[in-house]
Amino acid sequence: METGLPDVAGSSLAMGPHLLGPAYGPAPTDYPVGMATSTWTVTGMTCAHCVKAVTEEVSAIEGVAAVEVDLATGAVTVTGDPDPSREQMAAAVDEAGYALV
Ligand SMILES: [Cu+2]
Repeated sequence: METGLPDVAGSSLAMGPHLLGPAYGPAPTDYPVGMATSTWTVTGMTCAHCVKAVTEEVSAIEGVAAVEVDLATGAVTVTGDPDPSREQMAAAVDEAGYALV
């Protein structure tokens, strides 16, 4: 699939992951004012693949800049501007195949 994005591997962009996208950015304290962090609980995750699926779906929500998933507790910490709504979170988590508490 042609995405229009540059080929990251081998390019100078590979040296600066923070420039590439919002999904795995710096710690929340590095975000400008306006970013908000909220923590949700997701049930059903059992392994790193589950974490990846949830992270990807939640990252795709408009405005979301960072997603951190704690597999042990099911805690999903989302940083965004704006914060995603419960409806957005529930839809994304459901899309990944899990349930939002
Ligand atoms: Cu899994």
